[in-house]
Amino acid sequence: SASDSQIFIIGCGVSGIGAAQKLLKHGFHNVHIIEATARSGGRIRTGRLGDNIVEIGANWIHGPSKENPVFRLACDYQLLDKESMSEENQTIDIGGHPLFVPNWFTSSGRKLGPETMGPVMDFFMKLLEKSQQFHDGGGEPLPSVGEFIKAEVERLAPEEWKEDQANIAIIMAMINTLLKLECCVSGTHTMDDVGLGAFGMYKTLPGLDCIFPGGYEGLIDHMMMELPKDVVLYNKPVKCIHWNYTKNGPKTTGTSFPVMIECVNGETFAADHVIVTVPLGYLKKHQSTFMSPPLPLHKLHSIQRMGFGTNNKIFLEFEQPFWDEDCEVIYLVWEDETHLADVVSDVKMSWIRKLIGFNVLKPTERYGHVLCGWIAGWESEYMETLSEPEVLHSVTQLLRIFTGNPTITPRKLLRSRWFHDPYSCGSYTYVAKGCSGYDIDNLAEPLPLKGSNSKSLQVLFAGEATHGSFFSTVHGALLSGWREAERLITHYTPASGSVSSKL
Ligand code: 6YU
Repeated sequence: SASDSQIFIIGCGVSGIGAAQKLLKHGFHNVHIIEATARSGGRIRTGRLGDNIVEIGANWIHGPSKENPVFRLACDYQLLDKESMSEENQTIDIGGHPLFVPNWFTSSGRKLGPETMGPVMDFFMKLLEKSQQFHDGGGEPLPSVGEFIKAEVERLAPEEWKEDQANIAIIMAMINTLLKLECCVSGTHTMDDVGLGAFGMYKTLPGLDCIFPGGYEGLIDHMMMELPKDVVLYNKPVKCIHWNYTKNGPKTTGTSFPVMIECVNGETFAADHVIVTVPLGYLKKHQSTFMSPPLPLHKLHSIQRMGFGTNNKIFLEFEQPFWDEDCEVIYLVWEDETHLADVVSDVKMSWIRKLIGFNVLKPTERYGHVLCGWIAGWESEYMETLSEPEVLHSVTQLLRIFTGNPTITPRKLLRSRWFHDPYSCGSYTYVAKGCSGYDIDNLAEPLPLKGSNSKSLQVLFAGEATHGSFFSTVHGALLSGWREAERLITHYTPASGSVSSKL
């Protein structure tokens, strides 16, 4: 029966916690989460830079409005400030690209004015919107978003800036910064890897993106408080999930368990159902050893085809700001990048060129003068291999060039290293060139497949990567955990409609 079945959830990120919460609420009591590390939260991770709270992982609630379950939870737990919860904030629809007040600095130490940057940003936003329109229609003119944007820029820019030929070089360089920024948004090495046909699959919700003033991890802490203390088994990386397994000892009821979970430390756990929530990057890296028997080929191929890249942050603290008081985001423009290319030619020498700029952490009264830099791709993965002083040196040189101020010196630095995190292996999912919604369906499909004679729903799959329209987000992850919990709940609900008395 449902309440007796042994359920293990692999991974204590928001999707795993969400799944556990729903199952326990529904009356399942043999529910455990096995987590590789010593903490809950996974890619939600709040850290410290001096006295300041900084987000190493997820930053915003994307689209904070009633339909967003993360927003609803955050409101229930009273984790947001008044403004974020206001009706007005919830109705603002920015289509996923918040309109921060920008400052633009160039590699010759110039600051660009709104008359140059405004039209360039509008032009680029229109191209992004266009890129989203091929979803489901088929017949996309080019395989990737990067190739499409580059072709459109070549086609449309001469006409758009016919009257402004003198500035065309700097305009192209600005567009190049925006293209690199999209690599951060999508979490990819290059926009040439992001599929054009599927770009519109990602859905945005209304609401002006907001933060957790006390840290994103507050959400995790509150969700954890609703779970019994001993639900999570920490510091137990799972090595292999043996499904269709026949050697587990007899259960008290007389039947045996179909799944055996083997941990790196040799411990084993017998289960009726396992919900796997490990990141797609982890599955890619360990695909040949993580499941036994191995995953069915179509599932394996989708894991290989789907995109999972790196987006990292570099936090810097300053004595004094070098940006305008109202500035919310700083963009860096390399004046020599007049030919659109979102990858650097020599990663070791020029990785820093991939750093597109910084968010200014607000309010200043809370943070002082702290910037959050963004860098994606292989350049970002290379940055992870450098020591903190090496990164600080490169960033300091960069800022001196772009501000024209040879004395600027950040006083503290903190950077994320998501690619080298052994249990993330990158940042988040994107739909790669050649992928479609079917690949996400394949990722989410439970094992064994329908039609097999063995016990059903042995292994289920949740996590950010398995959500068809909100992949790469916290709300997508949470919804995927709930979805797999529901799948089990439905499985144990008699078809007649009345819920088993044991529940
Ligand atoms: C969001 C945002 N945000 C920035 C950065 C990152 C991410 N996201 P988890 O990994 O959390 O949990 C798995 C657990 O499994 C973990 O604890 C592991 O330790 C454990 N595990 C692994 N292997 C194991 C093993 N073998 N045994 C046992 N345990 C094991 N999302 O909503 N707002 O601002 C950002 C951002 C730097 C890294 C983000 C953001 C993504 C979320 O963090 C992420 O989806 C969820 O936390 C994942 O939860 P989970 O439970 O699935 O996995 C137009 C268009 C384009 C399309 N894309 C645009 C979207 C923009 C997305 N932007 C994100 C941006 C930022 C800045």
